[in-house]
Amino acid sequence: MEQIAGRPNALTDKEFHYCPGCTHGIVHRLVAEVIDELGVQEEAIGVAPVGCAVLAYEYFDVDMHEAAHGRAPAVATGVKRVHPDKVVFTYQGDGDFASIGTAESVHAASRGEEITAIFINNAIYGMTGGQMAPTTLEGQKTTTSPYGRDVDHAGHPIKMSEMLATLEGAAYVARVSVDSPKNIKKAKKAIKKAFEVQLAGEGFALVEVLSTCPTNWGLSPLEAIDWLQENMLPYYPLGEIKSKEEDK
Ligand SMILES: Cc1ncc(C[n+]2csc(CCOP(=O)(O)OP(=O)(O)O)c2C)c(N)n1
Ligand code: SF4
Repeated sequence: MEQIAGRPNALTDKEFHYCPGCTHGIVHRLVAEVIDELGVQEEAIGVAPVGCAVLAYEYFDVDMHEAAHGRAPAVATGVKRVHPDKVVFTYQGDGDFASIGTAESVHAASRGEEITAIFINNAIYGMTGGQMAPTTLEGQKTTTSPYGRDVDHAGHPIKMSEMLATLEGAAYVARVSVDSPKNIKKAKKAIKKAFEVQLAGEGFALVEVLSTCPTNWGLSPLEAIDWLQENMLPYYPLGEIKSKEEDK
């Protein structure tokens, strides 16, 4: 019988350690499917973050490099400059990409490094127990904002995609979500484009993925999807924010 669905080649057989309902696993799968479809498994080099996806190097069946917290874009820069023929990507949470690693993210985008960044925005620090992240929404309760994020005190949640899209070196920036089958399909399309932009040597490519953290949001997996739809989608609009193709 013809097999029409299966595990992507670019994923190992290792079972994910993620909590039930966590969408990190969906995004891993999408990245792996794109690597398969582009036929770049041998050329791909991923850079794993610190955060819940710290073990990404065990899941992607490609060459992987671990980076210190937030430093993935700097590590990816070095890897890509030494191996310009390789397909280099980072996989990072919002604490990693938008907090401790802000400088690395901004400057890699500004320099137009030909790397692909996959940025998981779950509005919280997952691994360390649910502290406030730069992406935490106004009023959102976390362990370090038990009364809800007060923007007068903690500032407003950062829209990384809009901010990085202003930089000349950023060739492709999109925000997607994995809250529904329709949006998962769109997310895959954007991830594929972000890899194609790198293959075409156009510059820095970023895909921000709105994601769930049921454990630290204190919700069931289904409630977490509802929460994402009701609270994150209005503040973080989906779509391509920058695409050089459209400028032509
Ligand atoms: C230099 C350094 N500072 C702090 C930490 C602690 N730490 C580990 S993961 C993490 C936050 C991870 O959150 P995020 O990047 O949003 O990823 P998630 O776990 O939500 O996927 C922090 C602060 C660390 N490992 N190294
Ligand atoms: S703590 Fe949150 S982000 Fe981490 S694996 Fe669990 S649900 Fe996913």
